[in-house]
Amino acid sequence: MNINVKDELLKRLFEADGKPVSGQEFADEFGLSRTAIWKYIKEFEEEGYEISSIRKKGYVLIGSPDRVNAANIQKYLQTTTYGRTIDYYESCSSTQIVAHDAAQAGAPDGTLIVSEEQTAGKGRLSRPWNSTAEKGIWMSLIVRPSLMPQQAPQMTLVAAVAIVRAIENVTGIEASIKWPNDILLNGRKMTGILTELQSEPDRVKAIILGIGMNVNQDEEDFPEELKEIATSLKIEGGQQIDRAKLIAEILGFIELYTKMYEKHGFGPIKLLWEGYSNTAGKRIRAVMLNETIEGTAIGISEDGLLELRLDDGTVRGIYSADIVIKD
Ligand code: BT5
Repeated sequence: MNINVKDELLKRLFEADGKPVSGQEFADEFGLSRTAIWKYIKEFEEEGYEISSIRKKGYVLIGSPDRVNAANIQKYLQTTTYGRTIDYYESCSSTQIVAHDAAQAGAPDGTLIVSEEQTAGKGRLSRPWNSTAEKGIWMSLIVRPSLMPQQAPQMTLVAAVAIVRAIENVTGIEASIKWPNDILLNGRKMTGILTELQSEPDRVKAIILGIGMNVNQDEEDFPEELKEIATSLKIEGGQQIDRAKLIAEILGFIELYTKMYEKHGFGPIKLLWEGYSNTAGKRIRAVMLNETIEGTAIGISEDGLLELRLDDGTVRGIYSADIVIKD
């Protein structure tokens, strides 16, 4: 109960948009004392909110901390569904694991699980994902599109295009996509996407889109083994980025492109994707679980497979691999 009143007070302060919120009226509405309201205000200040108190008028929210909580994201959000339900953590093991449980329990389409820090963030094949506290975007979006299970892997490409567009809008930085799930800046990994599926034989129940994005890290924030291969938006652009705003923008583009994919199939997404990809035309090595092959990347197929022309002229479609770009 207490938690809800506190959330409601914060929401009112945000919605007042710089105008005072009367502590007395709020206290009366919820049957609380004015001292209880004052205590909440002190707690907000301890959490980093800047609040000024105007005599006889109430409390005005002046500044909010750099947090990716629901209030901060939703003030920028322009979607219909995605991100309208947000489950926020200061720390969790992996937003992907939390999202799987939430999806099983019936969380609605577009529910976002987001955390300031992950203690067991994971990539594909359970590789560890470094998730420094408060510097990046560590989130999992639960979507329930009307797609067949075999159309689910392409959602990685849908998300990749959405992320690149969002980064461009918020920061002006142009990133590129490396098939299937990396977003790069200057050849270094800035974002990884992990798409997982809950499905029935002929119907997607939920797709869990895990997105890990390095935003405000400096070089020294990365562990030794990632220093050469990882980068952040701040390292490349020199500026601190409002993560909540970037999340809202990403959700907007994912919603737009998911609808496009549901309605018009993969064709339009493929075109957008090819415009941002750094893979087509390159000589690459594809490392798969049980074989490694080399060839020239032609592009992606209508099913989202990477098409590779081998040296003997044959063309292979690849479902999933780690790609090394050789030139
Ligand atoms: C990925 O896997 O790129 C998918 C990463 C998805 C992470 C998100 S965060 C929110 C959600 N919750 C989770 O637990 N996961 C998702 P993969 O292609 O397998 O790449 C993993 C490799 O990237 C590792 O083996 C490292 O070499 C490298 N790596 C780890 N942390 C990194 C980081 N922060 N930035 C860049 N590279 C990193």
